[in-house]
Amino acid sequence: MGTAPHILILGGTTEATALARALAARGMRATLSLAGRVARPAPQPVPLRVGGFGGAAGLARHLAAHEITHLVDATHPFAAQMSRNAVAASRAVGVPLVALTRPAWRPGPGDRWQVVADMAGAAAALEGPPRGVFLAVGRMHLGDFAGRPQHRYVLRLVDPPEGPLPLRAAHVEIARGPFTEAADRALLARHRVDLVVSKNAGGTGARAKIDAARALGLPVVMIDRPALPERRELHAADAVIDWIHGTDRGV
Ligand code: 3Y8
Ligand code: NAP
Repeated sequence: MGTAPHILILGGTTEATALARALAARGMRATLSLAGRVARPAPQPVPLRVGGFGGAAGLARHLAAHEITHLVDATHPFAAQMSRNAVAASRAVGVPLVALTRPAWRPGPGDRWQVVADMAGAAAALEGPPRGVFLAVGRMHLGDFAGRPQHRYVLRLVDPPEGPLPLRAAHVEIARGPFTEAADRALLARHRVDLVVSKNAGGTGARAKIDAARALGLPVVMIDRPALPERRELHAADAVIDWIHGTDRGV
């Protein structure tokens, strides 16, 4: 007799929130987990737990202690450490794992992308004369661009920065996505941006700036995703729900 499912969703993305909503609508027990990166996380449709677990071992202990029956890694594609820990912890305690991911964006007609491998590659791509750069990579990697002080930066952060920024000239927008193309076009035009730097996040919540750049004919430095561990990947909440019904512990 399998116990009633208790799903732990590693969240922080639009897709994680959508999955939580779908599980709640079906009366299925789920908890959504966030790292605690932002001051006021958006309200979620299921109970929320916030903060690190303490590495893969901490996550393994959490899975056992809370009798989690299914682990869904719906974190952002750049949250590679969390994804590695999820694979290790799920294997250690025998809790089935699936990743809910969104395909990477691909350039289309009119896109002017320069694809780089990582943040350092993006900073390297910013050598040369001063430009208006929309640096929409969040707060945690601004230091990677301190070596490019010649540019006039426009930053978009979820929370106001606590201390001084590592960038000489920066205009800070405080905003939480999802964003719209029209608003991002206005933002790029208002601040005379002539280059956009973006992570290849995929999904819908972060792509407005890419569509806006295309509409304005602006180049984009597109940062490729980090390598992720081997795991089963699904791309839709319904597929995850079918997986939950089809997977009982111990089978
Ligand atoms: C804390 C939890 C939902 C989730 C919404 C998505 C879309 C809106 C767009 C830009 C790009 C960026 C950033 C971004 C977006 C969604 C999603 C997404 C990009 C929240 C949230 C948490 C975070 C963490 C935050 C990071 C930062 C990255 C801002 C909630 C709002 C740039 C990624 O200030 C900080 O410390 C911010 C840190 C990690 C990347 C970074 O390196 O700084 N997300 N974002 C999560 C946690 O604590 O575990 O409050 O909702 C969630 C969302 N942000 O439920 O609908 O699905 O990706 N988030 C990127 O993609 O490039 C903004 O400005 O155009
Ligand atoms: P990361 O570098 O992969 O993870 C670093 C550590 O943060 C993890 O080892 C874990 O700490 C903790 N952590 C990360 N995600 C967690 C979660 N959902 N629940 C509990 N602990 C978590 O992660 P990150 O890139 O900093 O991303 C942090 C969060 O922001 C994630 O929820 C992610 O989905 C969200 N997010 C990130 C980005 C991005 O661009 N990186 C964009 C949008 C949203 P312990 O080892 O102590 O367990």
